[in-house]
Amino acid sequence: MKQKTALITGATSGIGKATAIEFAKHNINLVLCGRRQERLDSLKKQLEDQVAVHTLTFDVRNREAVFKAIESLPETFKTIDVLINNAGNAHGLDTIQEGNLDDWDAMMDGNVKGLLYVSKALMPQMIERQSGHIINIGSSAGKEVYPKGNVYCASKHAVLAVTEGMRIDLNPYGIKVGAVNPGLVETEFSKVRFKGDAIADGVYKGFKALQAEDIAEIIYFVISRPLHVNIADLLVFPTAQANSVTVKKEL
Ligand code: NDP
Ligand code: 8X3
Repeated sequence: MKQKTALITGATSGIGKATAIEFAKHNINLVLCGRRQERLDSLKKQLEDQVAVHTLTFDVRNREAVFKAIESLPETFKTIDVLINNAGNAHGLDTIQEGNLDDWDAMMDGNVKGLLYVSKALMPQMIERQSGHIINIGSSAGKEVYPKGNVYCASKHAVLAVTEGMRIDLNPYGIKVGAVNPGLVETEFSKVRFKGDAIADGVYKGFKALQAEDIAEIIYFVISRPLHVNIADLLVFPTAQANSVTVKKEL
């Protein structure tokens, strides 16, 4: 069987990085994307004795940069079988009336529009080949809204709406589209959300949060189903978490 190639956005950290490592174990060639070039370089170095790896450095919010980066792919990496739209973050945790406009822009432009730009650049080739698999990393925050989550939750609700829309519109072409929606995963997510503030350290204390590797294994499971099976929507919590606000903590 032909070796597959996956393009993963947000591969410099957390879920994206763990997914790259998991895919490499399963002999999937990789196009790794992110803004932090040095992290991409070191991950490439780590994985390139297992699979072929190419890196693309761009900000998903920059429309021109997205298309330029994808057009620049060398011939051997041009055919993308699997797209993992993972890049994204929360910025801030504030009531709507206290929300910061730059935080709102970062979330809507990155989590929603960035995902759209990358998909727009890659869908034509999948349509032409009548095959491909797109996984959008949503969140439990895309299924419920929690206090002060307002705009982040809105961005992840939008990811789920876009996922459903993509699945409908790409249905005639045999392209699989689905969302993987985690609850609390211990990554750099909270450091980014709280801008490095010490409050971030407390988020995963007192319970066993999901680890990036847990989500990576689930993503591999999703992409390794037989051709006729498409996991459309998957919600996963740590055992200690029942919903966005109910977490059994032992402090
Ligand atoms: P991390 O902060 O560890 O990783 C985020 C990744 O996204 C980094 O690789 C970062 O790369 C990339 N990224 C962020 N903004 C941009 C941008 N504008 N352009 C390009 N790349 C960008 O967090 P996670 O691994 O936890 O987050 C990954 C995804 O999972 C996100 O979509 C998040 O919303 C989602 N998620 C996370 C959960 C959690 O609890 N951690 C739960 C549910 C969903 P770089 O900075 O190098 O550009
Ligand atoms: C990340 C999970 O609960 O911090 O999407 O929003 S949460």
